[in-house]
Amino acid sequence: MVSIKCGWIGYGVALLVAATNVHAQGKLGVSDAWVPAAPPGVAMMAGYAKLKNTGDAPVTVSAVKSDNFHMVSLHETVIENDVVKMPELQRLVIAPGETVSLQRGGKHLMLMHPHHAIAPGDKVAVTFLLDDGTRVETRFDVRAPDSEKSGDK
Ligand SMILES: [Cu+2]
Repeated sequence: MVSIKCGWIGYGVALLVAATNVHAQGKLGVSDAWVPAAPPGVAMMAGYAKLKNTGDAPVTVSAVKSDNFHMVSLHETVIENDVVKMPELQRLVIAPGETVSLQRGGKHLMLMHPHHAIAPGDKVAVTFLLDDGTRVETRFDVRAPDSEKSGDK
């Protein structure tokens, strides 16, 4: 079923608009986004957040970027024979209504090689790139590493 909502514009354009409206769409909401501050000189930091798909189609995160770091990747934490490994996730699919937590000991962002010193109170820019071309721009708060225990929801 195609419903044409834009009858007042040209017929061709209306059809085009209606056709793109037909598809269900995923929508990524990012909350509780923070980065534990690292000691000076440490070239790797983790990023934690809640990623919620508030749309009605799956969301696929295909890349993550930051203006504050040379490289960002999505990692998973896996323990194999008592050795902690962090394989890179090439993509992260979030079902409609689902929330994926990026957290210590689980999936997380790995922020590598900051362009400048990053301290508690700073904010770092993180952009999630979805496979449909959407860019979700967010800010992560840099906080003391132990702030998770006190008041982090
Ligand atoms: Cu990692």
